[in-house]
Amino acid sequence: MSSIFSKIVKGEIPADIVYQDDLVTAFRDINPAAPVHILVVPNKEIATADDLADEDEALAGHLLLTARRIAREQGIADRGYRLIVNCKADGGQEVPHLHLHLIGGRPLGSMVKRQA
Ligand code: DGP
Repeated sequence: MSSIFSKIVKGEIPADIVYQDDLVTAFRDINPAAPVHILVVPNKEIATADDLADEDEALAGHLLLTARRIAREQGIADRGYRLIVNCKADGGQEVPHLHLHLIGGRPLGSMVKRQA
């Protein structure tokens, strides 16, 4: 079955796409956590970061460099931003299609809520 992000990659469901090439697609998160919240996904369906294979090394690097370039284009690179990859249940991953969150445009605070 095709993931919801695969459908976005193929243009089968709408999304605010900010960048696309042969390997990756970047689009605005439907439920943004900050003024800039963009998801960068591989066009091919890889369920989680744990499912990356050795042959995906160039693709994984391209995801990261694409996020860096978009951060510059969005004007958040100088002040900084956060890149997040949630993986599986304990990582808080909801959509089973690998994605890099690019989040910025406001101070984001500490990385992970500490338990009391
Ligand atoms: P994660 O928890 O890491 O799997 O994050 C999934 C993100 O995907 C979440 O921030 C909301 C976003 N999202 C889910 N469905 C859609 C959708 O149909 N369109 C867009 N643009 N974003 C979506």
